[in-house]
Order: sequence, then C-alpha cells, then structure tokens
Amino acid sequence: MSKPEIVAIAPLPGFFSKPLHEQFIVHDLHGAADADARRELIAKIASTTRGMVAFGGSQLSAEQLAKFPNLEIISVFGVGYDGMPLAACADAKVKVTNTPDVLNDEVADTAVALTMMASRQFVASQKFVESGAWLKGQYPLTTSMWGKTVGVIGLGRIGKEIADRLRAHKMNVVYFGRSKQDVPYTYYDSLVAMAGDADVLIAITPGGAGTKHLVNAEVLAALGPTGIFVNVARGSVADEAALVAAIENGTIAGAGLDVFEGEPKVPEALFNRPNVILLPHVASATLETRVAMGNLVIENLALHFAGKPVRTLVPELAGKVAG
Ligand code: NAP
Ligand code: 8YV
Repeated sequence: MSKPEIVAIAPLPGFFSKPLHEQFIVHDLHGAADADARRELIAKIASTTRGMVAFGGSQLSAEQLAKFPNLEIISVFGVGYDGMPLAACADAKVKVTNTPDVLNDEVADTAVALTMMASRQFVASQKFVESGAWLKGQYPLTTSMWGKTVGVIGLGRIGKEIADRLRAHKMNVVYFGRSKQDVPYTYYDSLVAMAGDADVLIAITPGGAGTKHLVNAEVLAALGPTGIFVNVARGSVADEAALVAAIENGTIAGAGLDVFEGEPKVPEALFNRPNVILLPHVASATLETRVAMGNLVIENLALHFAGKPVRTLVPELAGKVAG
C-alpha cells in the first residue's frame, strides 16, 4: 500500500523528519522558497494530501485549509493549537491533534528558571563577571523568590507542575482560571485581585481569543513595582505595549518572557535590562521533550491512517469529527 501524503507547514527538525519520511510522503511547504513556489507546490499536492503537520505557533486560516479539500488530519507538534481554524476543521471533518502532557516537565522547569532568573538577575550577574565589573565592586542585591506568593494564571497540566515546583521553592501558590479546582491552593476569580496579592504572576493558559490581553495594564498595575511577570503561555496573553510600558516606567519590577506577541520580533525596549529575561520560545526545546512530542505527532497520524482513534484529539472537536 502506498504511503499517505502529508504536508508540513512548519520546519521539521532532523530527529523528527527521518521517522516522518519513513512512514509518509512528506511535502515540505514550509521550505518552499517563496510565495510562487508555495502556490506551485499546493497546486501539485492539494488533491492528494491527507495529513498536515503544524507547530504550536503555526497559523492556518480557514482559506488556507480550504486549499486542501481531501485533508483528514492536522497533527500539531505542540500542546497549543490556537493558530488552527477549529470551526472550519469541524465543518470539513478534519481532525486536529496536539501533544499534551509529554512537555509538562520541560515547560514547568522553564517557568521556574524564568522566575528565578528575573528575581535573582543571574544573566546580568554573568555579564557583570565577564565585563570585568566585579573587579571594581559588588553586584547589587536582588530579590528572593522563597517566601513570596506566586499567582499561576491557568492551573492546567503545566500550571500544576509549575505549582508543585514552586512549592518546593517555598513559595505560596495561588491561582486564577475560569473555574475553581479541587487543589490545595487559593483560587481567585479576579485576575486583578490575584495580581494585587501576588509577588510573581506566571501565565500558562492557552492563547487565542479567549485569553487575548488577559494580562493588561490594570493587572500589571495591580502586580505593582515589586512584582515580576513570567509568560510561558502565548505572547497574545499579555498586552505587550502595556508590558513594555510597565517595565520602562518601573510599574513592575521585572519579567521573564518565553513568548511574544509578534515573535520572533521582540520589542527592543526590553533588551539589555538586568530585570528582564528574554527567551526565543524554547520552553519545551530539549531533545528529549521534542522527541517525545514528535513521537506523539507521528503516532496520531499513524493511528488515523490505520483507521483507529487518534490518541490526543483536541477537546473542542470531540463529537464533531470522528475520534
Ligand atoms: P491545559 O491543561 O488545558 O491548561 C490550561 C489552563 O488554562 C486551564 O487550567 C484553564 O483553566 C486555563 N484557562 C483556559 N482558558 C482560560 C481563560 N480564558 N481564562 C483563564 N484561564 C483559562 O493546557 P496546558 O497543557 O497546561 O498548556 C497551556 C498552554 O501553555 C498551551 O495551550 C500553550 O499555549 C502554552 N504552552 C507554551 C509553551 C512554550 O513553549 N512557551 C509550551 C507548552 C505550552 P479553566 O478551564 O478553569 O479556565
Ligand atoms: C513548541 C509550544 O515550542 O507546545 C506548545 O504549545 O508552544 C511549544 O511546545 C512548539 O509547538 C514548537 O514550535
């Protein structure tokens, strides 16, 4: 039997590309040289392509989806799938799968690291050593994270791992979400109220319309001049202009950011500040975790093409497309 044809709309790392090519005929739309090459490739493969691989940050419009009339499944290499046109997928009976759980530990570790590095200014401390400044004096005192209150925005799979870790760091954990959960942490139904009581806020919700600019100027003002904001969710969850203003004006004390509204563009106003840690969306980016994510992407495709239920259909499509 011939291999199913799939199209990749995201870059394929080597460890993932090899097993993918072994099981499927892979069309590399992401690698197309320019818009003309993309159009040509789509015209050639549109009618035979049955599967798609996207990244967590990939954006696909309903119009782009419609260019693949025989598409059956989009397997997202990431737990977030806010860039996927779910309503159009439901209408076209296209399954969308993601990679939950296998990246929880990595992303939670990154959130802890961002919290610690923004509080303790270790990046600036290293620059202090390397520039020779230590020969002339001491690095200024920084801020403890132990004993402080951390507010988790979105206590889901990853949020709970972050909470576990920060408890071990002797922080008091509280959380905000749309619903109260059976957990040993104080729940806030108001993000502004939680920000007012917290020393650190960590965003780890999905992106998309439901969470757009959840962390706005009012929330940052409530967090206040000793507060630190950490974002490992999506850039869209924070109002970036308000965040930049809060850093520039000292309305908050610092930030640890893995994601940005216009990434890979990052506001230069955030550069070279001892209290701001900037990462290029690498919270899940270790070989071990990315291999696990890749395996789940392939497993979902393979199950689907074998006529079996996929492992991780996104919940919004349950009951709307075949599992
Ligand atoms: P999850 O288990 O679904 O948890 C999401 C949490 O967000 C839930 O606790 C949910 O609680 C809350 N939430 C959802 N919508 C909300 C809203 N409108 N307002 C307030 N809270 C809301 O997801 P997860 O696996 O932990 O992943 C979370 C997100 O992290 C992903 O969707 C992705 O965007 C991001 N992520 C980023 C990276 C990275 O590389 N930086 C890596 C992995 C994941 P309620 O339902 O009670 O509101
Ligand atoms: C990845 C992510 O960086 O899982 C997600 O939602 O944002 C990250 O794990 C991404 O999917 C790969 O580009």
